[in-house]
Amino acid sequence: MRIAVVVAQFNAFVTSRLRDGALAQLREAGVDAGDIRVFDVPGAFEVPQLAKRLADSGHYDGVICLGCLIRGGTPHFEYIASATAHGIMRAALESGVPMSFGVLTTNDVEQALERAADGPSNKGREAAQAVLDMVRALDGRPGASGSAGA
Ligand code: DLZ
Repeated sequence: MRIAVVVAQFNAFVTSRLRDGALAQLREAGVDAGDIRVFDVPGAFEVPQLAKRLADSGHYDGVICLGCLIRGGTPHFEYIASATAHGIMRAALESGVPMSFGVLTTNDVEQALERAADGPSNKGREAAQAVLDMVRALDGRPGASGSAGA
């Protein structure tokens, strides 16, 4: 299983922890390190475009999308969050390649750091597991969490 990880560099002090969580989850699930590639983009807004390009390349079975949006004093947050979420969903639907939404949208830095902390609730880990589950679900293989793999 070949997996791409797209990581927004805005708020890198948070997204680097999401990336580490995602990589740990993939390793623990048995994905070979050689089958994982990490790609950086400037901010969350740019994540969907690269995710789509990678999906269309045919080299990847799934794309994990990671970013961190922290609410500021202007409506910028809403625009970027909405564009990113819709963009990732659209890229996944158009390409047929599973993608996960590991983009934090928090009110402050504290909330972001909580969700990127080491451990099972790290949102990068959750995003990685979601892609693994979707790859299996779409392949019709058993083992996906939930009922889709039954
Ligand atoms: C401009 C901007 C702002 C204000 N906040 C964030 C953020 O919290 N998280 C994030 O990932 N990116 C942010 N950006 C950058 C945009 O995502 C994008 O990179 C720029 O608008 C350039 O297109």
